Amino acid sequence: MTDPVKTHYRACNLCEAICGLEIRTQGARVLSIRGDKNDPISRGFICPKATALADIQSDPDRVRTPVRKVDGQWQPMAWDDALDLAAESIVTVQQRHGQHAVGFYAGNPSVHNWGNLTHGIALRKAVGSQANFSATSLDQLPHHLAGLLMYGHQFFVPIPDIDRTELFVIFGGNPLASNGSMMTMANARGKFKDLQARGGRLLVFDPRRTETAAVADEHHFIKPGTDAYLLVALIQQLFEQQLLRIDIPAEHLKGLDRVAAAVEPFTPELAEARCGVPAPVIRQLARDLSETDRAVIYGRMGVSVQRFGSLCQWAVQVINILIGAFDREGGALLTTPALDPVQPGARGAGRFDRFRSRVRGLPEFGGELPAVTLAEEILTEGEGQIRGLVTIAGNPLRSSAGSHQLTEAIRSLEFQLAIDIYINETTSHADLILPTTTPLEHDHYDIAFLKLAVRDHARYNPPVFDPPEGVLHDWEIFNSLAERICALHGREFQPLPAPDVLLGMGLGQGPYNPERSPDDAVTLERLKDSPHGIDLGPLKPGAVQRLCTEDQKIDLLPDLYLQELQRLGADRFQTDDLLLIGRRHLRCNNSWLHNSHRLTKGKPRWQLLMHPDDLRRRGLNDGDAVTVQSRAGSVTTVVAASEDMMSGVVSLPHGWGHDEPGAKLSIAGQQKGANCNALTDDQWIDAASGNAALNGVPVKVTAA
Ligand SMILES: Nc1nc2c(c(=O)[nH]1)N[C@H]1C(S)=C(S)[C@@H](COP(=O)(O)OP(=O)(O)OC[C@H]3O[C@@H](n4cnc5c(=O)[nH]c(N)nc54)[C@H](O)[C@@H]3O)O[C@H]1N2
Ligand SMILES: Nc1nc2c(c(=O)[nH]1)N[C@H]1C(S)=C(S)[C@@H](COP(=O)(O)OP(=O)(O)OC[C@H]3O[C@@H](n4cnc5c(=O)[nH]c(N)nc54)[C@H](O)[C@@H]3O)O[C@H]1N2
Ligand code: SF4
Ligand SMILES: [Mo]
Repeated sequence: MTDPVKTHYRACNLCEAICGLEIRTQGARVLSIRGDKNDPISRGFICPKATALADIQSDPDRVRTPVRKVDGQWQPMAWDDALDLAAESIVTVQQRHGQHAVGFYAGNPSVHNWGNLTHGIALRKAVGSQANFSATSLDQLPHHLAGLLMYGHQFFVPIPDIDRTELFVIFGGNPLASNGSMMTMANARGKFKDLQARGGRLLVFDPRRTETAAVADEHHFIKPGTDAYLLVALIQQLFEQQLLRIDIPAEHLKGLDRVAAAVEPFTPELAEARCGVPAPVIRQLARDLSETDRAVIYGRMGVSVQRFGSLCQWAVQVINILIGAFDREGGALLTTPALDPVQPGARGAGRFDRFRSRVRGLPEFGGELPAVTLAEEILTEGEGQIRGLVTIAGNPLRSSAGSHQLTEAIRSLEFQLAIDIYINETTSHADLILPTTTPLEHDHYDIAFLKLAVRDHARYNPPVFDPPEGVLHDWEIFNSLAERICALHGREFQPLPAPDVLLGMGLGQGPYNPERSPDDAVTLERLKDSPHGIDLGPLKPGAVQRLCTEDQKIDLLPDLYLQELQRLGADRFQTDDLLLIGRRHLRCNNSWLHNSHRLTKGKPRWQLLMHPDDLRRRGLNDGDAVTVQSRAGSVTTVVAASEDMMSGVVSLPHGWGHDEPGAKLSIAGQQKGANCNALTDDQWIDAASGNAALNGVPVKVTAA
């Protein structure tokens, strides 16, 4: 008897676009993955990565039972024994070296796998260590910091209203490759076409003429790491040219005069000298932003992970406020998701700088220390030194700054546990790996990205497949480990119920609960009956009423940013080196989809891109093997000439470098790409937040 063909609806959880999928299966096989035309938001759009969900599912390299390293060999273990060993090893390290001697690093998929968000806290609480790290501080930390300091909540992040804007200005984002970030929008290309069809304009500031720049109405090259000069000059111009269009009641705003005074020295001429963007372009942009009724400015990775990332994200907020885009249709609006954390007085607003890292004194955010401090916290002896590490859905040896040093650090640990589905560059160093279910084996609700979506919606999907015999979900592992650790510490433990139970409880307190929306309440039952999801409409104004600051005012210039303006004014960084930036490709997802044949075949795309003039100056040719050297390390790779690069800037994508002997990635292992983060530097940071400055790293390139 053959198995029946079944059709499932499931959100893709690989990237922030969270497209709706229609997945046909037969038995344990995926027959097809298509876009779900009835998904109210993505409307049938998908990208090539969606099919990788099937590849992960059936990947022979995937780890399916707990494995323990004995004399350098992986040995399978029974689940109960493995969980016991994990808990005992963690507690042993704590007993030997203190409570904070066990660190955690949570990677990007933690945010895409909802059980990690609901239950991760249970494990961290059971361990009770301050040594928590995550990919947040390699990424969007400056957005949360601005949300917290200016509006009183880390998730108070206004989202560009892309469906209604008339002028969309992007600094350091490439949605055509990334499918959007900190703005969940499927089909960026379609959205930009619609914008242009209604007479609107797309402007891009980027050191590379990216896929997005190629479809923009204007693209301006900008020298990496210098955007803050330009963004602050825009603020200065809004004052100088009297272009203010503030739409927020005065009683909800403070610090306007302080901003005016603080930005005065940052003229368009200074910006031109530092960024390479002509002063008249900056003056005109200030006018366009103010005079276009529906304009909005947006900054992403290129301006978050650089030396003045915090100041850049602050400036983006201030500009949107000064031009009246804040909380205006076609500007930047707060989402109203069904699980809505952004409520005055609600818990979880976030904290900053309650404690600092032991070695370098960098500030904590939301209970996490900057990832750039992980290596030194492991390597530096003394009380509080990290001697055990748990990585969850993360590959810091390919994702975090300064892989050489971090590799040395991880090798020196007494115990490393990895909760992951692959034996990769990081997990291969572990003593024990606890594998988890894959995306198609667990149910799904996008706690994180529905908060960031350009249109409000809610969608719950049941699992497509049953998990393999015995394999646990991430959240079940957290519960089981927490229970064992608490028992070893002699403490009580209450396991958290399953994520869908917590979702039901959360919805009951959300903005669409039956009391507040009697006619169209969003309940767990209704979600379970709506396989395509529930459309909750376009973004709505009302952010002012949701301010979470104690005085109900937006703080236009918290002290931290005043200090940053002073630091920017005093900065004299200059170099004759090339400046290294990253690059994303539609068929990659950070470091972990390179084991899919479908996604890696074809032309290589990991080369170092360099402008032909820079090649000529070094006597290099397109296709040459080159050595790239930074303060932190060096790699050998192939250089490719590209007119799309700004002169003086080179680009290397991250997430490659799969030739580690210990890793078990048979397809990725054959790829030649070099590890970009061998070049990035744990000392090259956004000093205000401790976020890594992965962009704008000085490097020398020579023939290999
Ligand atoms: N130079 C440079 N470096 C960068 C960036 C850059 O632009 N340039 N970008 C940074 C950014 S934005 C990010 S977010 C980080 C990402 O950094 P990381 O999150 O550290 O790295 P990933 O490559 O996403 O690794 C994901 C890991 O999770 C595992 N995994 C996948 N799904 C699951 C799951 O459901 N459960 C569990 N337990 N494991 C799972 C995979 O096998 C893989 O080991 O990289 C950062 N690093
Ligand atoms: N296909 C694919 N999609 C992804 C990912 C992936 O790895 N692959 N990763 C996901 C993740 S984790 C994230 S965080 C998002 C990121 O989403 P995006 O931020 O949209 O992605 P990036 O391609 O990193 O875009 C950063 C841009 O900044 C430019 N840039 C670099 N330095 C500077 C600078 O100093 N100033 C300016 N103005 N620009 C600069 C780069 O050239 C690049 O075009 O993408 C997500 N989506
Ligand atoms: S853009 Fe691609 S990877 Fe991202 S959610 Fe959609 S289908 Fe998945
Ligand atoms: Mo990210």
